[in-house]
Amino acid sequence: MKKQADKKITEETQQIGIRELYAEDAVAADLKVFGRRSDPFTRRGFLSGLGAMGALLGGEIVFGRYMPAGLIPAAFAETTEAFTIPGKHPGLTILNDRPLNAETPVHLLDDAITPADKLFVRNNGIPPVNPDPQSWSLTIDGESVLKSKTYSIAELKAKFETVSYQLTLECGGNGRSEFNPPAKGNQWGNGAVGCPKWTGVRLADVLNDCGTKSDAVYVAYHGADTHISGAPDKEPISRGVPIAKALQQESMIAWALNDEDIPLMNGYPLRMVIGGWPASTSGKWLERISIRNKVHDGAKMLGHAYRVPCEPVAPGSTVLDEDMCIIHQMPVKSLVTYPKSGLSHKLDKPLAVRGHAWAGDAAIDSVYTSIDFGQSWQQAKLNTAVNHNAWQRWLQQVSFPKKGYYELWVRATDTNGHSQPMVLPGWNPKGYLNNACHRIAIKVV
Ligand SMILES: Nc1nc2c(c(=O)[nH]1)N[C@H]1C(S)=C(S)[C@@H](COP(=O)(O)O)O[C@H]1N2
Ligand SMILES: [Mo]
Repeated sequence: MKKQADKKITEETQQIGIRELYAEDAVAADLKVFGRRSDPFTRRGFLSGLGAMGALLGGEIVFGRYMPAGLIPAAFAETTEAFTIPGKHPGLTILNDRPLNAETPVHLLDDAITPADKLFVRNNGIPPVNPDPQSWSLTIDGESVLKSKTYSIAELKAKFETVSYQLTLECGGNGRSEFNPPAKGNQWGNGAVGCPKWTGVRLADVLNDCGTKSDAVYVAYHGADTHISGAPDKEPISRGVPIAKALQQESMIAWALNDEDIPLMNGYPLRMVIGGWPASTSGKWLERISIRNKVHDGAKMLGHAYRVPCEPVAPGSTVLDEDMCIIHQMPVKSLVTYPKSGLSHKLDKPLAVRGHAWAGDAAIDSVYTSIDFGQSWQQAKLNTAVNHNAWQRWLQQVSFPKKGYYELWVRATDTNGHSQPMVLPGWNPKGYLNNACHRIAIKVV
């Protein structure tokens, strides 16, 4: 099955489906999937992996300790379909299942407000199993906090003003698969992005309630997810933003997505939401926020993670750590979300096409489309954003001169005058920030 073959396990086994992987050598597959060698007859020794598998299956694997190594859970094995993620649209493309990474095919991103089931999932570790919102707590600490405090979710709701914003989340690696030479990591197409409505409190209100010292530089998150290796002392990811971005009124601590609980895989019951910046700054399963007196040095802040060469480099170059800079806001980008690539359209009438455009902390100034490979461009209608850091809808009526194959290209320019490159932007070792023009195929008949 095509879908099955699309489903990939780990970064090392990007090209292989779960059943193919297990068919080859079940014990070796366990090693790849769970990151440690299993006893050939029992799964003893990697119970953390079982917890993760249970989370995917939607419940604990009760007799997991007896489960033979190399056995694919029947819930996955008995269906010829790729498995789906609880609460997620079955059309999502699963890039990796441990940790779980799934993107939204671009044509499923057509809604103005991304529905919960269509928001991509990017996990670096193993999510908490059955987190309890009643007993959940959030602690604010760090070198630069005046008074460290801990809040329950009920206290956050009672104490601070509730706000809602539509905020664009885009993984820094969105579009990575187009880079050449290829960059390691999840081979995202263009669907690691979404713009749902978030409800919660302002991060600034909570930070101000504790008080920040004048030397505060960075605001970092710590989540309840655990490291893929099972090591209890290792965090899968702990990132953050400079204090100024954290204090912006739209930066949030959220408990709801589109007026409902946040889906487990998107950070239930509490997460940070930082619009317009790499989504890796929006900590899921949020338990602790540290106000730091220096640039945060948590997991995936250093080395090549979420950093790009400070100066452009030739494709394939080796770049020293000291020449890498942390990604701040995401670059200007746009998508065609209707129609789906490959549509057959009748020549006799114009085609109504549409999509979204967004640009980090800037707004979109204009959107143009082309059906002649960039020879000429027509300006599209552009809606204003509902709030800062939300994407903007663009719409266009396209007429075709004759029957045949076309590509529709879209290109946005932001209010700082930056526009999208038509081909790939600056190569970087980890394949971040690909904002090349999105293109779809249209057959006119
Ligand atoms: N605790 C925690 N927060 C996290 C992550 C994670 O693995 N653990 N992944 C980050 C990354 S890299 C991205 S792109 C976004 C993805 O958010 P989503 O899964 O809700 O789409 O969450 C970020 N926050
Ligand atoms: Mo990400």
